[in-house]
Amino acid sequence: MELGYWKIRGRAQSIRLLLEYTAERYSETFYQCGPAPDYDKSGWLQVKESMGLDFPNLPYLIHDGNRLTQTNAILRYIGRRHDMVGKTEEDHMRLDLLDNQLMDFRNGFSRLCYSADFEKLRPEYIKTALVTIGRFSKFLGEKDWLVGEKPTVVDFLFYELLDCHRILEASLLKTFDNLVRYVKRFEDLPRIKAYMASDRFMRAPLNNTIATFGSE
Ligand SMILES: N[C@@H](CCC(=O)N[C@@H](CS)C(=O)NCC(=O)O)C(=O)O
Repeated sequence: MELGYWKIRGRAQSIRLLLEYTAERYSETFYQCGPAPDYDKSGWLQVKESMGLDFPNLPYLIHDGNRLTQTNAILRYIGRRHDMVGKTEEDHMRLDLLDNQLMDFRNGFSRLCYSADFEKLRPEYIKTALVTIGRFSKFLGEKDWLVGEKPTVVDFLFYELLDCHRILEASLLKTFDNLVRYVKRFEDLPRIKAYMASDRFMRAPLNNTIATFGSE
């Protein structure tokens, strides 16, 4: 499989974690966004329209003649190969609900990070995020994983967002004991642990050079 994305964690990090967890063989194509003031994206823009993608975007995944974009579609594609997309109608409802909910959560986080008014917006964002994370904490309850008995694709989105929010404001996670345990449980998965200890793992930056927060 070939995964294409900016050389940042961003939306691709959940996909990288899933590829590692499922032990898929993959390679990465990294695109670079240049420094201020131009934030040159030509490395990507030069190839964007000629890659055979129906809806050209980053991240993309190319495998066996399949060319996919959209983070959630890519996660589902990999997840289906490893029985990580639920079994029952109840599971599917929860997965659909969660990946959309997590997309809203990610979009809000990105809007904050990329805003020139980051410092002004931060306090209000933290308050809202506390409510959002509280809802996820309640949804998880005493379960080990969001849906079913073992990790599914939504756990990879959720873990990454929790880690990003812990970096933004440590108290956001510490407030919720079950989420602190959840993050530890995820990081203790043997393949995840090995990946995080390897030189393949990207700890930073979270965001592109143009962002106010997380670009270092
Ligand atoms: N809904 C899409 C959003 C993708 C997106 O916004 N990609 C950004 C980086 S996070 C980008 O730079 N895309 C390249 C482009 O628009 O040409 C997804 O989840 O994959």
